[in-house]
Amino acid sequence: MIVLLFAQLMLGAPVPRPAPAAPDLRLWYRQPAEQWNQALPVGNGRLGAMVFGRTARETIQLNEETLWSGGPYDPVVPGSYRALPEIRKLLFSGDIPGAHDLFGRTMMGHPYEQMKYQPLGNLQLTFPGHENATDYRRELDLDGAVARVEYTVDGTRFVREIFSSAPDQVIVIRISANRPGAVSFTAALEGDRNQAHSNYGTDYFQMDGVAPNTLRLTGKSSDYLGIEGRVRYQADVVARVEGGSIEVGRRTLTVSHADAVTLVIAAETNFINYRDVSGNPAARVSQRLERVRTRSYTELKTAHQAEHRDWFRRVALRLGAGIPDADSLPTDLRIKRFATAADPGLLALYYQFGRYLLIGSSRPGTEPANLQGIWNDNSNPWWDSKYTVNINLPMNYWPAETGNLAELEAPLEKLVEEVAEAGSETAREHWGARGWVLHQNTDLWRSTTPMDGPSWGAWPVGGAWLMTNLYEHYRFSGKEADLVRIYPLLRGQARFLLDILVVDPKRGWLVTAPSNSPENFPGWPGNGPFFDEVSGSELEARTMTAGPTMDMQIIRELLAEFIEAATTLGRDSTLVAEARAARPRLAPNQIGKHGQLQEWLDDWDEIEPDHRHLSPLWGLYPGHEISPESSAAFAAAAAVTLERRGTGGCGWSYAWKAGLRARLYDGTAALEQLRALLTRSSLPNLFSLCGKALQVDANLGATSAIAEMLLQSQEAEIRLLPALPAEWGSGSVVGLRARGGFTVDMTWADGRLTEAELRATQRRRVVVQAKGASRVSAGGKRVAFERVSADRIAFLAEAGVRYRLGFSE
Ligand code: FUC
Repeated sequence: MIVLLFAQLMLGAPVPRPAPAAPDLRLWYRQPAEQWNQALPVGNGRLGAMVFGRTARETIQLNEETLWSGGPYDPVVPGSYRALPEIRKLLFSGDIPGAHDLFGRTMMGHPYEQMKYQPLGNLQLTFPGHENATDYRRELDLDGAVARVEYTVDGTRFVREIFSSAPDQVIVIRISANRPGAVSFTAALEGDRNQAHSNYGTDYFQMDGVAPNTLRLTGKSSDYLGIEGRVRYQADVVARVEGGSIEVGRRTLTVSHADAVTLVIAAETNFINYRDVSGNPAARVSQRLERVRTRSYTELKTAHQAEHRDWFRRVALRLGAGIPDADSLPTDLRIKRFATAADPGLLALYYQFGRYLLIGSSRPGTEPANLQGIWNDNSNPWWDSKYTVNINLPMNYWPAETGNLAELEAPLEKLVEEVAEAGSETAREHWGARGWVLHQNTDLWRSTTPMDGPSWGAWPVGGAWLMTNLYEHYRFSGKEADLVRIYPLLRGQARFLLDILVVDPKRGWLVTAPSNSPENFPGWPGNGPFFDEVSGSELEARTMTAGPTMDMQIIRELLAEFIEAATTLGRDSTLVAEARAARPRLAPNQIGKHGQLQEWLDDWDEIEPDHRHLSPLWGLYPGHEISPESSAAFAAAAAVTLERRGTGGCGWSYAWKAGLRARLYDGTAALEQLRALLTRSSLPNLFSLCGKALQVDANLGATSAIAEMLLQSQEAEIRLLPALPAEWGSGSVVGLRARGGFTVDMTWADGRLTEAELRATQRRRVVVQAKGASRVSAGGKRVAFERVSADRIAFLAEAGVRYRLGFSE
């Protein structure tokens, strides 16, 4: 197949799509989900559903991504920057408790916390007599983006299919049977109300049956923290019945003896943007339904699958020879077996599940993927299911570029534009600075002030981290238009950082103050449990510090990007000069007494040596400033830090460690991290866990780490198979992307490349590191190349040309 593929590519034929829907792209189970954490997700970026797959009483839990508590609000506390000089004085004099408390009293936003992402409701389907089903199977087809349930009752085979369509913006459910007149059920669309806060009595909903064939849910979001709940929503379920009859009651819908039924769900809110909730949900719902009114189930499904596959089929991955019967084992059992058996195919499935989740939770025009993507059944979700910036949100977007889904980053760029707008007031009032700031979290309403408490909120580089994500988008595309678009945001971030950097009086370096090395506790003498005024809770220790290593790495990278961008575009020479002068004065990376990469300015031990955050390693990954080639000593120190941190943490920590190991070219250690993630911090539906909470970050972070094991392109060269573990000895990948506008296909056997192809979108010299590379050709003709080192070659790539690399033993 791969040979055929290359033959076609060489002849200039259209790129063939990789083989469709092989069984290895399905998650499947022999039993229904007992709880939400086992249900299967479908999503179109905006509308999500979790499918339990029960036979007699099916639950399909629904989400619409703009249903949040509260409404537009401004948490800025004017003039709070006035406390900064005193906070800094306390901090630099060593009175960290004093600095922490003063920050808590003066610099926090009001309210201190942010709004919550809310569930929409549950579609309950009751099938009388379906209690005792046999030959049960439920599955999620990642390639087709359809969840399917099938079983037999009294000799009749029942099938349900569900998908969330992006082209039509509706969720569609098909219920059918292999015997005419066999489909009978009752449906109810139940709203969700926050039980814990029901005493507020501010969220409400109404459930109505609307003749001749509709169930309707209308409601309003809850007030929260004194912010009025201003999201209004409507969801309609329309039943199209083939044969049989339908009866709509006060709030249920009963279908009797139909041949098949299609349920079409439209759900909308009044949300227009973070400052505007003047939309009309009822009008939006009826527009959506009107557009699909005459389209058959097959037409809706065909359009949905074509759109999904346009994204999904850009990458095809096969890893290792694998276990011959792997696909015949249900996914939950396969995960269990993975602890002790090599099953590379399961990681290929996991890789594609990550891409599936990103496609399902982030599309141009939607909100970005939040902590849970768009899938949340809890009105008091863990960490509010919002956008946590000190690892989780950036990690969600790590796989987008390598995984050939770059356009799906558009919602992140939009979020950054909006927090830059909201965050300029925060920069001015909370930091006395120009430009814009985002702290550790944000929500639908783009709150940008310090939140939760000084331990978390006192961290001014959230915006800078997200900017580095956007800059990667430009590095991968290589298109100046991408740079021009983000330039004002980048400039605003450089302006802010240059305004807030101060001189550390002890060492003379430029540092951030106050800040923290995300959420880790430095072991300075006396740091330990204390009662925090702001969060009103006993905390393990204080985090506040000046100039943590990660801040400095992020700022060095951001200023370098700003200088490069401004120079490329010929703009802002004064600010460039300022950035150039400041950059070398930033506190440098330091190696501590254990040989580790030091986390803070002082060589303090961590109170929790195995803390989940890997902050001081940011410069290795996702950053670019540390590598075994460019800075061997720091890379070795990073490896010491990784050893000291251990394998565990919570889901995303495993994924980050896998990526870090890949950047150190240690495929074996990276694979061990992935094995630990799958067997110790994942659910049977392959979602990753953070503590007890389902979070998508580790799914997406591991997807990115798998790509880093196969292909890297930082430091101006493309590395093929830089961290391939022995277990993945043979395999192939089609469609991974590398910086500079390249797409890469590779085939390998016994750990050695046998074929590779690079497709260029721009004219540029490319350096490729690949063992044994001995030939380059294009269109059957040899291409001249230069041997840069034993395993590096370089050649001039022309836009639109496919280059085939040959390898010798
Ligand atoms: C950060 C992490 C937690 C969790 C939360 C959403 O605060 O330290 O582990 O992922 O974000």
